[in-house]
Amino acid sequence: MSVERDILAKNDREANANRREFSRLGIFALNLVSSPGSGKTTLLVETIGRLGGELPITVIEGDQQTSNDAERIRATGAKAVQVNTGKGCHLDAHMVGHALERLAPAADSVVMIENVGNLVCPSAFDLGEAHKVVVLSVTEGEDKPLKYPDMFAAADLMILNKCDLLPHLAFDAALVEANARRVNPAIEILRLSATTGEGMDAWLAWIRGGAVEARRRRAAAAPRAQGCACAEAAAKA
Ligand SMILES: Nc1nc2c(ncn2[C@@H]2O[C@H](COP(=O)(O)OP(=O)(O)O)[C@@H](O)[C@H]2O)c(=O)[nH]1
Ligand SMILES: [Mg+2]
Repeated sequence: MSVERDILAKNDREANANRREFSRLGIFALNLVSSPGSGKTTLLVETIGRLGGELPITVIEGDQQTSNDAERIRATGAKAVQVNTGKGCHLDAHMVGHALERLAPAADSVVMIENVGNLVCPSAFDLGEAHKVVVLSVTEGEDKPLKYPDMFAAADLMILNKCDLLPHLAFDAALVEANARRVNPAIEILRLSATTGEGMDAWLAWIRGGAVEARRRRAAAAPRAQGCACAEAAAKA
């Protein structure tokens, strides 16, 4: 237990360093978590296609093996850095810190981190993101928020993806939402289909809102920083 505590404490320190860097640059950073195949990469590709023109988006891709997802992102023209975790089942803040050095995201941009497909381990690791976004698809069953409560408790937003398939399934979307709220009463929920685009506008608006807020905070911090420099110069004179 104490080894686990040490690992998480070290991760939290590195996550705070990532968060400071995001905040210094006015970057809105999201950590997308889900089981494999829920549609994270598809959602990212479609999001970049719709939003990339107005808002620079870069991506950190986490997978145990292959660069397949980073290549899918690069095909959109967006910059992506692949991190292979080997036997590791999640990204940690140290890996993301290194990936950020290679990614070199622009100020006032959006950084999307696609975590390793796994509904358990990524919940414990803060990467310095503004929000964890859990993507659950309608083929996974209504009980998943109850079976994997840590993930749904850690997320601020749940995306219910593949809603285009609802007419073909015995899946109760209201029940999965109620289960998510039992675990996390404050969780926001958006229903969408990454492949048909239905419901995407609300997701794009949610991202825009976060990006505007991240920029506003950076702009609000800037005059204070200048003030400090002026005060130092005056003190030296
Ligand atoms: N019907 C449907 N299929 C989807 C949707 N989003 C993703 N998929 C499919 O689900 C599979 C896994 O998607 P992927 O983006 O690789 O999932 P990831 O492992 O979470 O990154 C692919 O075959 C996608 O085409 C959706 O909204 N509707
Ligand atoms: Mg993927």
